[in-house]
Amino acid sequence: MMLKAVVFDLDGVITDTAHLHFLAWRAVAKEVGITFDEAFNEQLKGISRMDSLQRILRYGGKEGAFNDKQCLALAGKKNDLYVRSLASLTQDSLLPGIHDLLVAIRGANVRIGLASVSLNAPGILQALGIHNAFDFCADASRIVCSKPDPEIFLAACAGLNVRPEEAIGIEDAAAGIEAINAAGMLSVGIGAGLVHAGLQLHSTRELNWQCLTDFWASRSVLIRN
Ligand code: B16
Ligand code: MG
Repeated sequence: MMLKAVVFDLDGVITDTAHLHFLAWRAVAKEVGITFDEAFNEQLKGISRMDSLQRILRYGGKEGAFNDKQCLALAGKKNDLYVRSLASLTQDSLLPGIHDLLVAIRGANVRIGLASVSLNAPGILQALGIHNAFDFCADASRIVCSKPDPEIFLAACAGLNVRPEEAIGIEDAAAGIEAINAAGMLSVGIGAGLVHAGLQLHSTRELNWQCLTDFWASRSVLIRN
């Protein structure tokens, strides 16, 4: 079977906005008497805005302390802070190797998709100057079930007009790897501890077209045997 598409997560794979998410959440959490560190923030990677808020409130022992309207206001405050911090993003904010990889995938006539749960994804791609590199970006606002549910990766494959078995997904979060695997795609994990990824890499520095095609070929051998 031929590889027809590569679907990227955004935060942690294409650019590193996790720290900006952390700073914004930390400021909002502090206002309601909750403190957390960057280690806890790991658990928020790939998790939607409202789900992240619920995890923070649970962590701080304040689950159920705020009604829906108050939760929306807290999430809105976090987003305002986060969006303001995105002004610091430039084309230099692409993680190492990503620019060359996008060029190589395009050169091989393989489709490129995005499966980010961030509602800010379109603006981030613009700021990074790579919005034209994608054949299809799944619309996070239409996704009902957050990662680890496969919905967003299935939506990306459908938009790219490929079957999940014909695609590789690349993620930095455990929930994202679960989502890719559940979609029936091949998974590549960036970072430590992603033990369920089909291919584990330490960083995007190791991610290139050759390693993706080798990974795809090795999996074809496994299927033939
Ligand atoms: P927003 P990804 C995710 O991006 C982030 O990892 C996660 O921390 C964030 O809460 C989520 O986007 C929603 O972002 O508040 O901008 O809609 O990893 O799916 O690209
Ligand atoms: Mg991510």
